[in-house]
Amino acid sequence: MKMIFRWFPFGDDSVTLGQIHQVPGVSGVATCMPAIPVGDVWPLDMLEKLKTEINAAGLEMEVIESVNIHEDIKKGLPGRDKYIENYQATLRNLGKAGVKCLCYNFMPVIDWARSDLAHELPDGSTVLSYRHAQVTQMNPSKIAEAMEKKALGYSLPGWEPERLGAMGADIEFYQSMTRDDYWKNMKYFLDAVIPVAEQAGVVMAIHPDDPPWPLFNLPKVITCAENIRTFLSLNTSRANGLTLCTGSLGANRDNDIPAIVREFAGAGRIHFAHIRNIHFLDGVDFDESAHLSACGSLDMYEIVKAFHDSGFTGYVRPDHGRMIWGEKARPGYGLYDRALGAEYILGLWEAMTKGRERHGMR
Ligand code: DNO
Repeated sequence: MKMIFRWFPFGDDSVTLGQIHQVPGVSGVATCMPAIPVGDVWPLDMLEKLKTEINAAGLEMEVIESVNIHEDIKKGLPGRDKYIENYQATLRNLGKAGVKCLCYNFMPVIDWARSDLAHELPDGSTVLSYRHAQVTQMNPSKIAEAMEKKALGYSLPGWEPERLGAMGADIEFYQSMTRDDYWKNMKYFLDAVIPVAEQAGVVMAIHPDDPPWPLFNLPKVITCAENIRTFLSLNTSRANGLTLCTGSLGANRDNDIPAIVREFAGAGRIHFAHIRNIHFLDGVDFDESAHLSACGSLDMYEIVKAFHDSGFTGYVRPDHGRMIWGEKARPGYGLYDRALGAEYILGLWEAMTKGRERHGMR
């Protein structure tokens, strides 16, 4: 297991590489190039420059999160071939720049959704929260507006301003698309890019839908074990893999996260893990919480144990943290609580490794 931290380059992060380097056990960052419009090729010289900056801080740039997929690909429009060629070119450049794993998503129009980005918990910390009635009553541009107000001027991945204008029309487009057609568009994309990823030495790791249920009647597919099986069977290369996000999949109480980890990490198809906890409220509502099992509804010990038992060697990052100790940062992506999360996960991991080696514990 390699512990990494998400980091946004080009001055768009309150957290510095130097600070990340001081978090014990963190070897690298998952980063991105938000300035490149979705669908364009990521230039090799920019990637190399970014890598030099990250390496100079003593960290690795082996993971990219994300190269977003142009909506024409998800919609299956004739224009998709041009964007797929660009995606292939980006994959080749990522490989040349030493990137080993690409986290991406295939969610239509909206990447992730919350009703509040700074919901206050009784201890005074703030977290991202989800209230289903609020999310479904607002239209997506209202959600985007409300989120932007609480983003403290930082970009919100997946809610980039250039996407907002087309959102209404995009949502309308998908109303008549069947899930079968959506799966077909996904397979078309995978069959074109996975062989290129293999050659480039990059594994692709799709992020589950967040939350894992349909919103605005959009087709959602990476939501549960059965659909993940379907996804992995669309293209059986190891390079067609998963980002296992515990908080995204875990928002559906029917998803047994340790069992999902055992099945797919056991099959060598999980390449990246986003580990965070959530606290279930009524219905499907939830608050994000500190990582510690006692603070949320997911059992972090069982989840980390499932990775450990599967001999997981991929990347892990602490996912969204709370905002604590007066920190002002991009919601979910402050330094302090994510650093606490990383140390907690590393502590569980060390206890499991040494428990097995020294005491024969299983
Ligand atoms: C939100 C993130 C997502 C994730 C993308 C991957 O905090 O987990 O935006 O990076 O879905 O493409």
